[in-house]
Amino acid sequence: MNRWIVASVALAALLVAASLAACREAEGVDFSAQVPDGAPQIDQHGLQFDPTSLTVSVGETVYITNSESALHRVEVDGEDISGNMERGDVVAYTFDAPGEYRLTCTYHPQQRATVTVE
Ligand SMILES: [Cu+2]
Repeated sequence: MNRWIVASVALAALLVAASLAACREAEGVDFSAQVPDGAPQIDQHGLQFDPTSLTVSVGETVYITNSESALHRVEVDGEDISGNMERGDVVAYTFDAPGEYRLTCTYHPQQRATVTVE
């Protein structure tokens, strides 16, 4: 093999590895978290977040749930953190830095919430 072919094969392998990693990341989400009593929680029903605004402390974990049959896919500041969430799924997400974070859903543009971390 000449160098160009070797480079092309290496690049293709890298791309495959990168896309596999992306898949695994989404599939690797743990949907089975239990919501501790009193923990901050955002549910999804009626194609909306509930509540639509929440304030937590730095380092606190927010439990995002889906109590309806519609699929949701939650993004924090545009980054997919959940993959597809089915009814009953729970995703735990920890906010490590202060700020105001925008929660959206890939599938429902009207679905928005704000988490303030202080
Ligand atoms: Cu949604």
